[in-house]
Order: sequence, then C-alpha cells, then structure tokens
Amino acid sequence: MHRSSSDPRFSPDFIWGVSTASYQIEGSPEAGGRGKSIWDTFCAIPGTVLDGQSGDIACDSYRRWKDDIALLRELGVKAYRFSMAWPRIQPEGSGAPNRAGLDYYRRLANGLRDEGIEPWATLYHWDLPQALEDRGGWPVRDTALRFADYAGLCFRELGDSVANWVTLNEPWCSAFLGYGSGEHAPGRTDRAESYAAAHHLLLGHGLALGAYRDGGGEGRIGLVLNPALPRAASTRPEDESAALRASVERTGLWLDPIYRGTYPVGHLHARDIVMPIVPGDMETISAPPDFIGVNYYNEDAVQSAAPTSENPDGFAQVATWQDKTAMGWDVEPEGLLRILSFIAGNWPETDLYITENGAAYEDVPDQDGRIRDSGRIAYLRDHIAAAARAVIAGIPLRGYFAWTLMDNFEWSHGYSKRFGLVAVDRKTGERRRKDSFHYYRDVAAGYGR
Ligand code: IFM
Repeated sequence: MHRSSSDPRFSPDFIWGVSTASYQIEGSPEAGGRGKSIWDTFCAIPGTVLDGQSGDIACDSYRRWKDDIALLRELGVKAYRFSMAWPRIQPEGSGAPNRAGLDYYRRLANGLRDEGIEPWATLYHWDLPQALEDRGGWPVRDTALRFADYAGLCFRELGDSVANWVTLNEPWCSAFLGYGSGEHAPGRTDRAESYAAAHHLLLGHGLALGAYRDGGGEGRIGLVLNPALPRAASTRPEDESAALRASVERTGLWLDPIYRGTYPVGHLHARDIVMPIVPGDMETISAPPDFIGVNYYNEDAVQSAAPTSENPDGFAQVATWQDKTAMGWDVEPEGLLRILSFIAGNWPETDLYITENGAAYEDVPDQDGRIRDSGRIAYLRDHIAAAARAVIAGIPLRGYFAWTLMDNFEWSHGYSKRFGLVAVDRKTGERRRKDSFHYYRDVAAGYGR
C-alpha cells in the first residue's frame, strides 16, 4: 500500500530549499580571472575578521560544485539559492563579461536542473567588485547603474538556465554594517553614507527588476530582506510605539519605497538625512517585485528610552529569557510568525518566502565522529512549525530555505560560527552530514515534524 509522505501543513508545491552565498563557500579567489571583491580587501586588514581568516578557501565550492549538487540531491530539496560573485562575471565591476565566470554559474545552474533542483540565483550577496568601491562604492549613484548593467548581462546570458532571481540579499547589512558600523566590508563608518548606500541599493534593485521585465524575462524576480520587528518589553503604549520605531530601519526603510514609492519621513527627519533622490528614482524603485524573501534568525525586545543622537528613535534593548545560539541570538520561533504577519499586514500582499533561517551551534562530534546537533534540529523544527502557522493564518508564504547547506565563512566571525547541515573539514574539504541534514531531508520529503 502506498504511504503518503505529504506534510498536511504545507501544500505540495511549497518550496523546500537551502541557501548559500558565493564568498562564504566558493574559495578560489583568482580562478577563471575573478577580480577582487571588497571582502578580499577587508579580510586582509588585520583585526577585521576573527583570526585573520578569509574566504580564500571556504568550502572550495568553486571546484567542488558537483559534490554540492550531489549533497543537495541527497537532501531532496526542490530549490537551491546560491549567489553569483559579481567579480567573477565583471572582474572590474563593468564592461565585457568574463566568460569563465558566466560558464561557472551556467554549469552550476544546469547541473542543478539536471537533478530536478530549481536554481535561485542571488545577484548580490555582498561581494562588490573592489574597483567599484575604489570609485565610491554604494554611497555613489554610479554603483547602482553598474549593478543594473551586471544584472542585465546575467539575465541575457543565464536567463535560459535560471528562472528565479533575487536582486540583493539583506541590503540593510550592505548599507549599515558596510558603511555605518564598519563591521562588514568595506568597513566604512559614516551614518549618512549608509543612507546614501541604502538609496542606491534600492535603485540598483529597481533598475535590475526593470531590466528583467523589459528584456522579456519569463521567470520571477524579488528582493531578500532581513526585516526585524523587536517585541515591546511590555504592553505599555510607549513601549509598543518604541518597538515600532525600532523596526523602521529594517522594514519600512526598504518596504515603503518599494510598495509606496516614499521613504519613512519621520525616520529620516529624526536623523537629518536627505536621500540622494533624482527625479524618477522612486518610480523605478517602486515597481512591484514578484516576491519578498524574509531572512529570519531571532527577535530582540525593546522598551522606550530617552532619544540620543546615536539613537534618535528612543528605544533600548532589554534582557530576554530565551535560549541563545552560538551567535548569542535569541531563539524565538514566534518572532518568525510575528514578522511575517507584520509584513503581510502592512504592505500590499505579495508572495513571501523564508529565504534564510537557521542556527549556529558548537557541534562537538561524538567519539565516532557523528554530529548529533539536536539544538539545531529543535531550532529548525520550531521555526518550521511557526512557518506552518503562518500558512494556516493565510499569509502567502510559498517556501522555506534553510541557512545553510554547509558550515562556511561567517563574515567577521570567520569559521568560528557553524550554521551548516553539513560540516566541512577545513583541511581536506571533506563534507560530513550532521543529524540535522537527515532531519531536513525528512522535512523536504514531506514527513514533516
Ligand atoms: O551568513 C549570513 C548570511 O550571509 C546572511 N544572512 C545571515 C547569515 C547568518 O549570519
């Protein structure tokens, strides 16, 4: 007798996938004529990345891409979200394409399709060509125009192989960690520049989306954000409004221009920020995408506080009771439901995907080498249950991508934080499946739980 394996909480066409990013997994920084990215430069500056580590080797996926596809096939996912390294395709950030770079991503995408896995290509997951940073980077308008050219080139060259496109991954990080706090490449620390970068990232997104539609692209194109809505520490109205104010930099600053064609004025006024808008920009930015990707890991709690020049919104984080992951981030599955509801309720309805969700833990192997990562399994299970509640509540959630396929270069934390379903031996590159790999394989197969 046939035994059904479909999880009744999700429709059969719900997408189960995993996500990765070029600089975090590929290695081979010079292969095939790849140019330098801002992360190559940043990692070489002492003190920027833990123990002076870099993505020079990472998971060696540039060479082991077939091994990665074999793992994905075994995992049984329907989709693989990877990113394309702009400096592999345009080593200097503009001009004629580098064939070797395009060929690499074409082979990867076609190899995935041969196995029945849908490629989801992200055009920009933070590895800006260094040549463009040398000309001013994202705070400069020309970078948005260069991004649109690069995107158009990718659509023309790879459009036959890729039908799901993401323009930018977490532009908040590019703008505010890259140009504000300096924690990420290029390591600049100017608050006003981070807002200029935010505008040009959005403009680049809008121009790319327009190029896709004008070029007759027949697939789907969207944007991936890392929205955050801290919960109010109490039900006092002042704490609740502080929580809403605290959310704007990660939500309305991106979603208002896209869906309303305007920036959240109060947020900008409180900081004396004037966005470098040129007539026509807001129309370009506000072309509706096919979907919004939500990357969710944790939720903070805040209360009202006196505004300061650093934090004119007047909120302060408060202590929480939740368990923490190795990143020190709270484990709060209900927060996933809350952020999805917030987005679905405040901006026009569009398809939503959870494009990243996962947890870093210490992952100490047993004596026999087995990695019993029960903490990660519990984390995934509870968040998938929250995703199921979102579907039941009628939120148009169409898919879930776990972060991440394998342990990789976690930016300024180097290799010290492991989010993978698969462990990677840093010396040999050998991949070892963790228990969570087998758990997620069951989820993708429809056994649920
Ligand atoms: O590793 C990152 C990824 O590159 C972007 N989203 C968050 C992940 C975990 O920090």
